[in-house]
Amino acid sequence: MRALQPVIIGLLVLFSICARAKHVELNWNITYTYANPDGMNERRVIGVNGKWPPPIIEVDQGDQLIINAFNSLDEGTSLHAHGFFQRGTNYYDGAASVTECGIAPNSSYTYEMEVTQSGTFWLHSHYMAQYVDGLRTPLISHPAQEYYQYDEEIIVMLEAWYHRESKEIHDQLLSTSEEIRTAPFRPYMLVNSKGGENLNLTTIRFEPGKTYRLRLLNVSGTGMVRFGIENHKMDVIEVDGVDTEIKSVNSMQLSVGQRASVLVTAKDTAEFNYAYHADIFTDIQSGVARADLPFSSIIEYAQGAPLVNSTNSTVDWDFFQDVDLIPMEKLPLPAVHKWIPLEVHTSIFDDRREHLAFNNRTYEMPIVPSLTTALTTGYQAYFSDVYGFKSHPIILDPMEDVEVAIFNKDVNSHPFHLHGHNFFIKERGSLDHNPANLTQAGKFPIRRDSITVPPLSYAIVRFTADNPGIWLFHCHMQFHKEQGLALTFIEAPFKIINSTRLPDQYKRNCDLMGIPNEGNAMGRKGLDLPDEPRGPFPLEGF
Ligand SMILES: *[C@@H]1O[C@H](CO)[C@@H](O)[C@H](O)[C@H]1NC(C)=O
Ligand SMILES: *[C@@H]1O[C@H](CO)[C@@H](O)[C@H](O)[C@H]1NC(C)=O
Ligand SMILES: *[C@@H]1O[C@H](CO)[C@@H](O)[C@H](O)[C@H]1NC(C)=O
Ligand SMILES: *[C@@H]1O[C@H](CO)[C@@H](O)[C@H](O)[C@H]1NC(C)=O
Ligand SMILES: *[C@@H]1O[C@H](CO)[C@@H](O)[C@H](O)[C@H]1NC(C)=O
Ligand SMILES: *[C@@H]1O[C@H](CO)[C@@H](O)[C@H](O)[C@H]1NC(C)=O
Ligand SMILES: *[C@@H]1O[C@H](CO)[C@@H](O)[C@H](O)[C@H]1NC(C)=O
Ligand SMILES: *[C@@H]1O[C@H](CO)[C@@H](O)[C@H](O)[C@H]1NC(C)=O
Ligand SMILES: *[C@@H]1O[C@H](CO)[C@@H](O)[C@H](O)[C@H]1NC(C)=O
Ligand SMILES: [Cu+2]
Repeated sequence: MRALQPVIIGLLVLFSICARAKHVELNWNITYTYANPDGMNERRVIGVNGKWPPPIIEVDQGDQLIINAFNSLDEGTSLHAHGFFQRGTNYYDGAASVTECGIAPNSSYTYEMEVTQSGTFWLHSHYMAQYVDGLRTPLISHPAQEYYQYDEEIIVMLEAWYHRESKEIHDQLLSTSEEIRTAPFRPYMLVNSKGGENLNLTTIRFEPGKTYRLRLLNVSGTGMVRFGIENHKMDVIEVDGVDTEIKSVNSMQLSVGQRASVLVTAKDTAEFNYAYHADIFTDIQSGVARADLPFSSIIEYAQGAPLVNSTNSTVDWDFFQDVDLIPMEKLPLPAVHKWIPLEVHTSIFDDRREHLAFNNRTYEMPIVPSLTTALTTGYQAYFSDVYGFKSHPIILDPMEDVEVAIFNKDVNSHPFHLHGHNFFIKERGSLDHNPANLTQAGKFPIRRDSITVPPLSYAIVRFTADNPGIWLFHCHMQFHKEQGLALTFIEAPFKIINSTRLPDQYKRNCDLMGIPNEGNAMGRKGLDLPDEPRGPFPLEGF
């Protein structure tokens, strides 16, 4: 009888999840439209069903999320649920040229996602740097039972917004002319897709005495954001979909892709309003507009109440040390079977363009998506060469424990995102190994899917290869990804082959995009790619 108990409890849990589980089906016609979110510049943006911003998505853990996406753009597109593991549904991860061919113009793709996780996520295009044109939205998953109590939740989506289209920025940053490359341009802060001088648009309303869960998301294309409220403490309770023990801070930094939830207890009276700050660090590229761009708006308790905006801000901007966080669900740090050291460099390459690279190799998308290659090259799927030199493939064995050590030798900080997994953050330090800069996790390290690695520092993360699939690992500054700061984990290729049947719509879109439905990175048989382009290479050795 005693032995049965866990089974019964297990069934009850399963039952209660099933009882709530539902299908959430969305019809998304991805369209161009026009918007002027900061009142300073009307521009073409990418929205949904003729409207911008795209609607916020809220689901319950256990649901199935179905998005019928139709592409009305004049180029490919795709949708990636950032932070979702996509266990068994690698072909719905949305990474163009990695796990799909992209949705062809005038074509459709239905993403069917099992919502197994809870927390704060976001959905965005993963086709070139396209989401920077506005195709991104929060994706919130509610668990049956939250760890913490609060009265209300408020989504605070922070974003460095450009007055120009992503393609123009891409072409500028990848220009062979130094003058063009380094011409300054700046982003503008948007809070929930609104910005500018009319603070009414970005005011957050509090009622006295209530406790709020602010869900902070950084959905910028570049840069680091920091967020703080004058005279209010914030208690961190979640990062990247992982619930944490409370850590009190008075500011948060989020790099692109990162999310955090903080509990904020409102003041008891509506006597004052308070300024909040959401500043951008624009370290998009050395030499370009590096100054911090401050933005601030209002936490409003009562219309017209006097504003507390301390001359000497009460918000301190210390680096938010995520290694200190303790997850609620305590999982031990995996061991190390495979060690993957990665050096990060920026340099001018022999094509006279500025690229970024892991270990001197700058990423370029293969012609054939790596998932197609894994499924159509037989036993050769286990040879990294079939995926193409430039996609920087790294083969992982099933259930192998992997340590990735990222050494950022660049003068910019870079936010790295791993698809299909959370990683444990084991350690951070500076490249000079100054002990003053060393922080190490305790017994149960925090797990997240996106990590900031500041300039001239390193971070060590670990994960277990328990999710067969092709998973991109890349800098989430979208232009840095375009400049080559990405690589591909080919996780358990034989397990992918055994367990994956590509949906017909995958192949149909590849046909429409003119991409072969079989073969190696170049669409040919086996290891037939002697003429594949391997460069560019760095001009001066790093
Ligand atoms: C999507 O929107 C475009 C432009 O408004 C329209 O022409 C097209 O018929 C729509 N397609 C679908 C599937 O709704
Ligand atoms: C889009 O596809 C439909 C149906 O396949 C076709 O009738 C239409 O001409 C296409 N439109 C464009 C712009 O290609
Ligand atoms: C902001 O809102 C207040 C109250 O609703 C209104 O009096 C004021 O004119 C608004 N300001 C702007 C710039 O829209
Ligand atoms: C978002 O992340 C980018 C890049 O990591 C950073 O530069 C920017 O300041 C961040 N924005 C916010 C509001 O935290
Ligand atoms: C708060 O003060 C800063 C610095 O003077 C200023 O830039 C900002 O606009 C003020 N914020 C509000 C909401 O008035
Ligand atoms: C602000 O704080 C700094 C250092 O804490 C101090 O030097 C400065 O005098 C203060 N300024 C004001 C206006 O209080
Ligand atoms: C390491 O610590 C020293 C002294 O505290 C500091 O000056 C330096 O900026 C730190 N380096 C990094 C990369 O954080
Ligand atoms: C794949 O399936 C084959 C045939 O069923 C089996 O022999 C093989 O062990 C499987 N490989 C893996 C990695 O699961
Ligand atoms: C990068 O290239 C330089 C010289 O071209 C070489 O010395 C260095 O070891 C390379 N680094 C890596 C990580 O391969
Ligand atoms: Cu992503």
